[in-house]
Amino acid sequence: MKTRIEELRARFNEALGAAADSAALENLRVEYLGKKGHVAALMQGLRDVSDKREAGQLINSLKTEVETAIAEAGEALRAAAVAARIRSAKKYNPTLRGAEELGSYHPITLATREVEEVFISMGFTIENYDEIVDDYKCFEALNIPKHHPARDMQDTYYLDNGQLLKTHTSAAQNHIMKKYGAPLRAIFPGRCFRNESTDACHENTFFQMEGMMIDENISISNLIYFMKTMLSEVFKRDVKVRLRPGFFPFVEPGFELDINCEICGGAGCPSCKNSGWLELCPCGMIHPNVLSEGGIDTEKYSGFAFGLGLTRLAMMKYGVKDIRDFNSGSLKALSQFKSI
Ligand code: FA5
Repeated sequence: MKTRIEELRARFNEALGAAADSAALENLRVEYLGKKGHVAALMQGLRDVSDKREAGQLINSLKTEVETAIAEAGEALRAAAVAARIRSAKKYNPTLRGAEELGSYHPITLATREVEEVFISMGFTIENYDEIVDDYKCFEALNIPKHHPARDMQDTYYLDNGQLLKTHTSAAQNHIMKKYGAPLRAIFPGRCFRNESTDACHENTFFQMEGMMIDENISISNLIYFMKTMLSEVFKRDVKVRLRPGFFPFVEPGFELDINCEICGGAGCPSCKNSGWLELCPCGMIHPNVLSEGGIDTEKYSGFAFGLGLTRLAMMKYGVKDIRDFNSGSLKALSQFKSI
């Protein structure tokens, strides 16, 4: 009996060393500790042994050894599996908390910078101007006297003191003319406000970028050259535009520059109010009344101005179907600009 127990112990240890997974361990457990296993067979064999007490102790200690060894080997296998899972899992680094959720520039910021770069390369300076202005700056200095019907197109939000949230970046024209005089090349981006109902291409708060060039002998061909250069540099691909007459009291002649809708390719969709075109950048030759009001000698100087719809430009450049997404604060919409 003693010899048989020793043989079984040796066989068990060998088999345990080879057991690579929990299934192999379970087979071993059944083989040794199961109802018909080696330990049960040894117990049955006790009948024929003279020193039952000693043989019983030897069988029991083999049984305990086998149970303990199988349990320890199972624990070691589980620990190895957990360690492997941790090794292959994404590492968590507490010092980098939130790093995967880094913010990104707002698409309006990205578009603004691109347009700025183009105009800086053409000798323009970038100017900043207030969002709260007075009636004179926003309308009167721009040849829009009180009760002029053109005011109907630009209703806004008024403060108790009579000041207002500027409806267009043209509100800075007079200030910049007085500040620098002629000759002058400047762009001035800014937030604009209009009291109007919103839809896929209209917001009550949006961005424009005004541009002004005043010098001797400035003509419509200068205006068209700068508009074309700006659009081809910003879009970096051919975009279809059209120039048509437009009325603004502060320019003469005035134009509407429309862009073929980049969302539907011109077929018509909600983003372009089903027209296939989107008003993007009205422009024109600065009206002499506006130049004089800004202290510019109209005998010597002429100039052009434009009012680029920056938010609409970002819509067309990045394929944003609804202008309201820009102010939504929705990370789902805005985080898509991380890679740009
Ligand atoms: C103006 O604001 C003139 N000041 C532009 C100008 C400047 C003309 C200099 C001539 C010389 P308008 O209201 O059309 O014009 O607005 C200019 C552009 O701003 C529009 O073509 C459009 O792209 C954008 N825009 C106007 N209203 C909204 C709005 N509610 N939501 C989003 N973009 C708008």
